[in-house]
Amino acid sequence: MERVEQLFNALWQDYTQRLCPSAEQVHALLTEDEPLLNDHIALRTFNLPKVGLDKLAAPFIAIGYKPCGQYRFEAKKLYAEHFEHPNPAAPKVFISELMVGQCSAQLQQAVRELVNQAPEAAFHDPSFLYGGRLWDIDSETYEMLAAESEYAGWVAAHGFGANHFTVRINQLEQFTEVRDVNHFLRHNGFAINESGGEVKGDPEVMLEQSSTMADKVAVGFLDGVKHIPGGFYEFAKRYPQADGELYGGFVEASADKIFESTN
Ligand code: OOG
Ligand code: NI
Repeated sequence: MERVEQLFNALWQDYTQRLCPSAEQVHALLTEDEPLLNDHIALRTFNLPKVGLDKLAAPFIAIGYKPCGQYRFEAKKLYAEHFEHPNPAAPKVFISELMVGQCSAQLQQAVRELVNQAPEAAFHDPSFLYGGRLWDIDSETYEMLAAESEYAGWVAAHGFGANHFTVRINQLEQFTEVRDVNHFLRHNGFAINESGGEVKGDPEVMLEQSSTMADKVAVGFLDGVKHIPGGFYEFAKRYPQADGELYGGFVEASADKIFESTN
């Protein structure tokens, strides 16, 4: 569990410093007597052999995580898996990848050129998971990618890092409903992702989720700095199954909308 904690501490540092500075404030607003439980984090990548989902999963598998679910998002051309650790206190990990081969020839070529720049050795150390971008990119390429796939633009600009942490609201005393967390955060100046409704999912699918809209963060491109969507914070309420355990999976229809927190 110590290695899990170390990895998540490093992911949190990168997430709050580089991708989502407002996360510190959300974390402080929701923390009660007990430390906040992180339900899961998410990572994004391209399905090219050098950087595919399996490459990002490997450091988690090495510390005890197991693959637990597969998800497909046809319109967005994404495939995802989630991973769980035998210790239920360890956050789940949701990793998605863009099916680059289904995209335009122009996108494919640009993405391959970026990924080719990444030094192979970087992937031998788990620190690449929170190391950001391993390539240079100009803002015109970023705009071209983002116009075809918001997801492709995001990965090309930011590289590797947790794009969100997630408060499991089951533990909170102050709030029992995701809707009430949203209300509280709006009152504190946060924008909530309204795509597909402010709360995604319902008790029937045993998972309800919402998220803030991503922070705008400064990213350095070859031709200058641009402010673009970075990371966001998510809130999840899990319902108990017949066996009494909380439902542990993800819900495709809801996840599809959570992705749009970086639009
Ligand atoms: C992942 C979106 C899906 C969830 O909890 O369903 C997700 C992403 O934005 O990379 O996090
Ligand atoms: Ni999530």
